[in-house]
Amino acid sequence: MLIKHRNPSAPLPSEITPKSVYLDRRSFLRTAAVAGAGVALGSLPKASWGTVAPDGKFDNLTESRFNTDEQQTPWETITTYNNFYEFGFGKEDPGLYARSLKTRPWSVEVGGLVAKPATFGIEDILKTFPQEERIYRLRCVEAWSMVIPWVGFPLADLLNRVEPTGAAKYVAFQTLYDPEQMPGQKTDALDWPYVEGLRLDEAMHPLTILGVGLYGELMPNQNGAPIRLVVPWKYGFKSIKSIVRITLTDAMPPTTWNDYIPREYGFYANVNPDVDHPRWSQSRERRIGEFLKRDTLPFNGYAEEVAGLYTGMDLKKWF
Ligand SMILES: Nc1nc2c(c(=O)[nH]1)N[C@H]1C(S)=C(S)[C@@H](COP(=O)(O)O)O[C@H]1N2
Ligand SMILES: [Mo]
Repeated sequence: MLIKHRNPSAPLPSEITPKSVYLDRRSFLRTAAVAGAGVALGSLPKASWGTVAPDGKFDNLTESRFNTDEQQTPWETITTYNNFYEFGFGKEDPGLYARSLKTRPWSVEVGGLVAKPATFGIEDILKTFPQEERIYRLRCVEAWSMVIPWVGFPLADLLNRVEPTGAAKYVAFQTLYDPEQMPGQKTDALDWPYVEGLRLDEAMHPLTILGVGLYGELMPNQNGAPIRLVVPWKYGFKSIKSIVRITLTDAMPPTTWNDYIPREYGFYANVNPDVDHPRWSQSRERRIGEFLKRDTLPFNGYAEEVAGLYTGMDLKKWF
């Protein structure tokens, strides 16, 4: 039986609302915020972007042109079916054990080949960058998928702040290393800390975001709190969680799953129904919550936006 340990800030299952109601609630909140501001001597927020309230809920989130209108995977599923090996290797483990992760204070050090290296505190990140709702498909390399309403902002916004130099060609990411908080790091299942990387143009693409929340709330620990990468056209393992360091480099950085089994997991990891994993097909996927499998789309359905990044590349070789 599944024992449910809930994050105290999470809504109860009974509060989980279908998407239509959820969107109504959002537009109600927006209207209410504007009306309220009018009464309060016109103290409209300086910017029209999402800010996080003390209760951990985002308000005034803008909707992205990239949002899918497919049925969203319920909160309960997104927060109880996870891959986060720092907290165990079963899908339910992160939901049960990631509560031990302390996400305040937290900072992200950004450096390497940049003109202005900087360390960003998480509270500053939440306040400074325009937070949007990004409803994306997530396609795990294990051939399941979900639709997740993230809260986040373009990684490009943060990278532009530190001013990458002309020599920068890649971006490397690193998860927190703290075996006391992350017991999985006491095992040798992977080489810790978890690391990932993108080519600079992939990192600057407007679809690539740093996620700080989901369903309009601060990111649950099991989903990579307080800040994680989301790259929707790539297999899920590229979307590294609980980031503490971002480094601009001139050489392709090592990545955890590629280091571990290079013939199974490439650096690019673009979702590709025509390139099978050596041990299973990638042509179909199971949307969690659905019975029948569906076809996997090239670049997870984002080909129109990102296929141009790979013009002239042999995607069977650079998988
Ligand atoms: N640090 C870290 N990041 C990680 C992982 C991990 O084990 N450790 N798992 C990856 C994999 S394989 C997937 S599919 C996604 C899952 O994200 P989710 O649990 O929010 O759905 O996180 C990715 N990011
Ligand atoms: Mo994954």
